[in-house]
Amino acid sequence: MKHFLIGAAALTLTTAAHAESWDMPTPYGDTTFHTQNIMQFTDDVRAATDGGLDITIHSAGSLFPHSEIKGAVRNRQVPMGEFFLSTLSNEDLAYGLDSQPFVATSYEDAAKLWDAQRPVVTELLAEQGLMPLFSVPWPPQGLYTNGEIATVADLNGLRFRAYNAALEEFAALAGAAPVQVEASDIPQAFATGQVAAMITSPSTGVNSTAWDFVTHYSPINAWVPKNIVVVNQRMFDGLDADTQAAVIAAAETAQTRGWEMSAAEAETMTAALAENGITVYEPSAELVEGLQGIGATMLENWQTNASESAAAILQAYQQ
Ligand code: PCA
Repeated sequence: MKHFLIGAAALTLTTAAHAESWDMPTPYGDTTFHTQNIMQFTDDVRAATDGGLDITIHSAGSLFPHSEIKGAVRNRQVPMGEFFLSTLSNEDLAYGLDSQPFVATSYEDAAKLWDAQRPVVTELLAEQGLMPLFSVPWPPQGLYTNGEIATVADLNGLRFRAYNAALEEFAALAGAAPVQVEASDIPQAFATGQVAAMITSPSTGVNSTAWDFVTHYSPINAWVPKNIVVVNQRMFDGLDADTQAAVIAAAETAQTRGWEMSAAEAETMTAALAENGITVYEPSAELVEGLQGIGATMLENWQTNASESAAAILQAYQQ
């Protein structure tokens, strides 16, 4: 009997001290501000739970390739993960409105769009047993090429790096040839001639040392796409109430901090491109007009194919 009691007491102690270890796959490298923001998030969770929830980040697609991260969280292979939100637009166009050209081009509009998008995205993800924790935008997207681009016609025939269906459509409408390439493969894709131009943030330009393979950058600021961090609802529900509250609080802080980091990077990383020898130029009126024409065509296509909930986002955003 004595033996039994000691055993039971020891068991209680171990249960109380039991630390949960979670793995978290992310698509982008450690120098990316999104990854750094997530590192801070996991530090905050560790501190708030006295080490009770220890999240290990597996960055740059090292645990799951980007395209498999959402499914891995859904299937509970991992409890939590990050991905580029608009890659889900093949499931529902509601996920992709932030990647439609010239719908939301400033941080203010991007925040308004996320307010309109969040309830719909939350509901869609809930159908798959997923819960959004926070979403952070990349800096406004700019154009990287060799030589200056004066009009859309200058993009004709260029092999163009794409990261989602919207950018593929954009490149095709510009007469370019889209090629899907993950962010971590950008330097290799340029070095081997797989691609010759791209649209992405100044952050990704700097993280992939764009000055090694292009000469010019134009901040066309055509859209402000977001990453999202999601958790598997059942795994989240399995945490005790205090740990759940710590995760939610750290997620809110991470979202605020991430938007601030992004806005700061829009300036500092554009400056870094110039410091490293890239010619940064304002797009000509003619180029902007041409790109806006492509955007208008894309939005028409989007509206034709939008689900009811996707259309409701646009409506709420435009009000
Ligand atoms: N960087 C990511 C997504 C958008 C961005 O700015 C990329 O280029 O893949």
